[in-house]
Amino acid sequence: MKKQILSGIQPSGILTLGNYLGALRNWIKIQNDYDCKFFVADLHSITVDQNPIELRKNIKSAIMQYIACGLDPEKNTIFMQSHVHEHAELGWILNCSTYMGELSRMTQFKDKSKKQANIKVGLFDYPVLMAADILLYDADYVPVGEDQRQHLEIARDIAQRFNSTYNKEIFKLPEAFITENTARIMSLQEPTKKMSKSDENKEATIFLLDDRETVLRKIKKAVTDSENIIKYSDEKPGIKNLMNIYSAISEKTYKQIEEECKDLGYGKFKQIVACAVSDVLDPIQKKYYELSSSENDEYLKSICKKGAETAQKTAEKKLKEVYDAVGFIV
Ligand code: AQP
Repeated sequence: MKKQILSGIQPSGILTLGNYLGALRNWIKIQNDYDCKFFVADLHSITVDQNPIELRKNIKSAIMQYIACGLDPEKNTIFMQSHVHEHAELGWILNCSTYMGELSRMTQFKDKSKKQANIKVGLFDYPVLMAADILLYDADYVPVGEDQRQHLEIARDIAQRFNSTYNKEIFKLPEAFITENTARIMSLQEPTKKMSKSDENKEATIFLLDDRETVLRKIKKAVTDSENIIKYSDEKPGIKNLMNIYSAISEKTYKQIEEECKDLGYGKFKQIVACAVSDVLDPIQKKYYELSSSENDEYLKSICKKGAETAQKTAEKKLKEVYDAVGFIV
C-alpha cells in the first residue's frame, strides 16, 4: 500500500511563486509515488478577514491553479476542506486536548497577530485545525516548508497526548516530508520576510497569474543592494532571494549562477530571472485560462465532489473512532 500524504494551501488570494516553488511543485513530483490528498484550506483562510465574493473566486481559482500546475485529478484526491465537515468536528475535539500555552508559542500566530487590530480566536487555534486535517487521514507524511514545521510538531504532540489519554493508538504520528531543493521565497520588497499572497504591497509578490510584463516589472523593482555583484550571501538578502528563485527554477547551483552571471550586473541578472520565472508561469497560465472557461464548470465541480466523497470515507471512520474513544455514543 502506498504511504499517505496530505497537504493544502489557503485560498487567501491568487497563489504565489512561493506556493509553487515551496509546495505545489513538490506535490507534482510525488503524486505518482504516494496516495495523495490535496485540499484547498478554505476553513483556514477565514482566520483573517476575507471578502466573501473574493473568497469564493479564490477558492475556485485555487482548484484551477492546482490542476494547471500539474496535479492530476485522476491520481490525487483534490477537495475543499469545508466540504468534509469532519475537519471542523475533529478540530473541536482536539481543542479539548490542546493547551493555551503551547498555542501561544507558535511563531506564525505571533507574526500574523501583530498585523491584526482584533485578533481572532481562529487565528490562535489554526494549528489545532491543521492537526485535525492531518490526523483525520492517518497521513504518514506532510510536505511542509520550514515555516510550517512548528505546526507539524504540535500536531504530533496533540496526537500523542490524545492516544495516551484514551489509551488507544487512534492517531498515527505524521512526519514532515522534506524534499530536496524546497525553496523558501522571500518578499521582493522586504527580502527578509516571506513572500505572501496577502502582502498588502502587491509589488512584493509574484502571483502565478502575473503576465510577463508584470513579472519583469516586479523583479526589476526588487530591492537589492548597491554592490552590483551577484554573490550568494546572507548579507545580501535581495540578491540571495533572486538567486534562490533562479536556482529553484533552473536547478543550477549558487556557484554556477555566480559564475554564469559574474559580469552581468543587477539589471541584466534581473531580466534573466524574470524570463526564467515567466517561462515557468506561461504554460501554467495557458492551462489555467483553458480551465476557466465556463464549459469546465461542471468538470471542476465533479473533481471537488468526487474528492470530497473519497476523503470523507476515511474522515468519517476516523471521527467515529475518536467519538467512541472520548465516550460519545456513536
Ligand atoms: N514564500 C514561500 N516560500 C516557500 N514556500 C511557501 N509557502 C507559502 N509561501 C511560501 C508554502 O505553501 C504552502 C501553503 O501555504 P499557505 O498559502 O496555506 O499559507 P502560508 O504559508 O501562510 O502562505 P501565505 O502566502 O503567506 O498566506 P497568507 O498570505 O494568506 O498568510 C506551505 O507548505 C508553505 O510552506
